[in-house]
Amino acid sequence: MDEKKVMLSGIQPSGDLHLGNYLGAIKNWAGRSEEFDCYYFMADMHTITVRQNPADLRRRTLEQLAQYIACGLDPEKNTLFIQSHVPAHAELGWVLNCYTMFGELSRMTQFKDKSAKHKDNINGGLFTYPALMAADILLYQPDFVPVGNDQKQHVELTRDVAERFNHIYGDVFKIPEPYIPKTGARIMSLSAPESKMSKSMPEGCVFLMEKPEDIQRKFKRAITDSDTENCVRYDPAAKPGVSNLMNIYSAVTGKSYEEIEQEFDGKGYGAFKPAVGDAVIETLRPIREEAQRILADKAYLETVYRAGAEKAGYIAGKTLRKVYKKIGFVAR
Ligand code: ATP
Ligand code: LTN
Repeated sequence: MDEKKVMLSGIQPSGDLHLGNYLGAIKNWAGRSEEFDCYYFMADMHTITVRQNPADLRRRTLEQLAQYIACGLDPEKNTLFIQSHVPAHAELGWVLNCYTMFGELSRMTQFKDKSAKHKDNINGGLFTYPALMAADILLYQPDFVPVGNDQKQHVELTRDVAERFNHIYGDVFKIPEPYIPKTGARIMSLSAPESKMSKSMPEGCVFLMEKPEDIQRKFKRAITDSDTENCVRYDPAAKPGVSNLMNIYSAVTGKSYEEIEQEFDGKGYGAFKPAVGDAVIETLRPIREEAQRILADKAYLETVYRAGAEKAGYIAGKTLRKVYKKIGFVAR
C-alpha cells in the first residue's frame, strides 16, 4: 500500500486567531486527513522571541487548540500537538542552526519587521527563529506546508537548509513544498488595506471569536477606495480596499471575482460591505460556538494534546535519531 503524503503546519499562539490566519492557513488544513497524514501544532516556542505574559500564553495555547478543532481538525484524524511538548524540535533546531547561514537569516523579512517593531528586544532567538521553523517542518518529512504568503520565504529557507544537509550526509530530509491558497493567501487590514491583516492592528482585524455585531461594525467601517466610481471591481493596484473585500468574499463564498462584480453591479459599496460582513459572520458563527463548547472541557483538551505529543514525538524521534547518527553523535 502507498504511504500517505504528509502535511504539516503551525501557528504561534502569540495572539487570538484572526480571519487572515483562517483563510490563509487553517481553512486549507481541514478536510485533508483522508489524503494526507496531517500534523498541526501550536508554535509556543516561537512566541517567546517576543516577550509574552506567561498566563496569557498558556491560555491562548489551549484556546488555539480548541479553535483548531472547531475549524474542522478532528483530533482522531489529525495529529494536534503543542510544540514544546516534543523536545525533538529544540534538539533538531540547534543542529540546523549550525547549517543555516548568517547571511540567509539576515535576509528574512519577518526578522526585519519584528526587529524594527521590538527595538528593545532584538534577541538571538528572533534572528535564528527560521532554523527552529526548519526543524519543526523537517522532523515530520512533510510533502506540503500550508501557509499564508508571508511564510513562503521561511519554507524556501527550510528547503535550502534541507538540501544543504542532504548534500553532505545523503538523503535524510524530504524537501517540502509551500502550499499557498489562490484566494485568502494575503488578507489585508480592513482599516489599512496596504498592510496585512494582523493582530497588532486590532481595528482592521477580524478575530475568529469576535461577536457578530463587532464583526459587522468593522466591515461597515472598512476603508474603501477614494475613487469616485463607487463600483465593486477587482483591481488591487487602483482599488486595494475593495479588492481585499472581494478576496475575502470570494474566499468565504467560493464565488469568482466576475460573479461578485455581477452580483453588486450598480449597487455600490454601501450594499457590498455589509454583505461581506454577513458572509464572514455566517462562516465564523459555527466555529465560534464549537470552540466555546470545546474550551469548557479542559480534560478533553488535555487528552488531545497528550495523544498528539505522543504520536508527534514518535515520528520526530525517528528523524532526530537519523540526524544524530549522520552527524556523528554517539548513540544514547
Ligand atoms: P502577526 O499578526 O504578528 O503578523 P500573524 O497573525 O501573521 O502574526 P502568524 O502566526 O505569523 O500570525 O501566522 C499564522 C499563519 O497565518 C501563517 O501561515 C501565515 O502565513 C497566515 N497568515 C497570517 N496573517 C495572514 C493574512 N493577513 N493573510 C493570509 N494569511 C495570513
Ligand atoms: N513561522 C510561522 C509559524 C510556524 C510554522 C512552523 C508554520 C512555526 N513553525 C512550521 C509552518 C510550519 C509564523 O510565524 N506564522
